[in-house]
Amino acid sequence: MAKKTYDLLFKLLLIGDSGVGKTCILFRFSDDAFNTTFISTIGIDFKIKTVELQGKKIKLQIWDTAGQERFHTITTSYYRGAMGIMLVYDITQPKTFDNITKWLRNIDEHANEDVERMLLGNKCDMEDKRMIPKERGESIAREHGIKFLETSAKSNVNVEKAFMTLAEDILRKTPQKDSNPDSSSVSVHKETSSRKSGCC
Ligand SMILES: Nc1nc2c(ncn2[C@@H]2O[C@H](COP(=O)(O)OP(=O)(O)OP(=O)(O)O)[C@@H](O)[C@H]2O)c(=O)[nH]1
Ligand SMILES: *[C@@H]1O[C@H](CO)[C@@H](O)[C@H](O)[C@H]1NC(C)=O
Ligand SMILES: [Mg+2]
Repeated sequence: MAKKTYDLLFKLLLIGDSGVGKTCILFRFSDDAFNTTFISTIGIDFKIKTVELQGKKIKLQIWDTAGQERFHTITTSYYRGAMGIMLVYDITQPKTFDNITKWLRNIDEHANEDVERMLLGNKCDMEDKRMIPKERGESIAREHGIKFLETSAKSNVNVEKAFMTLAEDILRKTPQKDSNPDSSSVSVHKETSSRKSGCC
């Protein structure tokens, strides 16, 4: 019998204003690389990375959305399938931090109620250009009861930790196999088939 290469599938989503570094964070996590050229995401894209947590192989399917307003309709259509959402702002661009409340509202409107959320203040390598103190990120995260990290895709700070933490939080509330006698083989989370509407 063919063996599954993973035990669980987690669908994650990256959201936030254009230019905050969503694609770079994902590229750092998936390929351990960084590119300074800004190629704004068109619509939606995804990458896959399998990680191991508590002895379980977890396939992370990570959707990278375009931050530009003109893609709002297509990107929000992906919220529903997400089990975890990373909200990203740029610590050097106050507008992107102000807009976090807007992105949180989008989650309320379009995502599942039990979705795990996490806030990232990206580009923390640019200390000289910092406009948003770390405390402001911590404070808004606390207000909304979500976790917070400052990251740098460029210097590889907290990127792996962010995804692993989000995955752990999802795993914690995932019913385990033995507690559900009906699922004999592999417990795959609510599979939806929405891959076809990708961009390229
Ligand atoms: N210094 C620094 N620059 C970064 C970092 N992350 C991303 N950048 C730069 O910021 C720009 C935008 O990064 P992207 O990852 O393409 O931004 P995005 O959020 O995906 O933007 P959209 O796809 O338009 O929504 C690029 O020029 C990156 O090189 C970081 O951690 N530090
Ligand atoms: C913040 O959100 C508004 C409304 O969607 C958008 O027009 C604006 O461009 C966003 N700000 C940044 C810095 O992207
Ligand atoms: Mg992008």
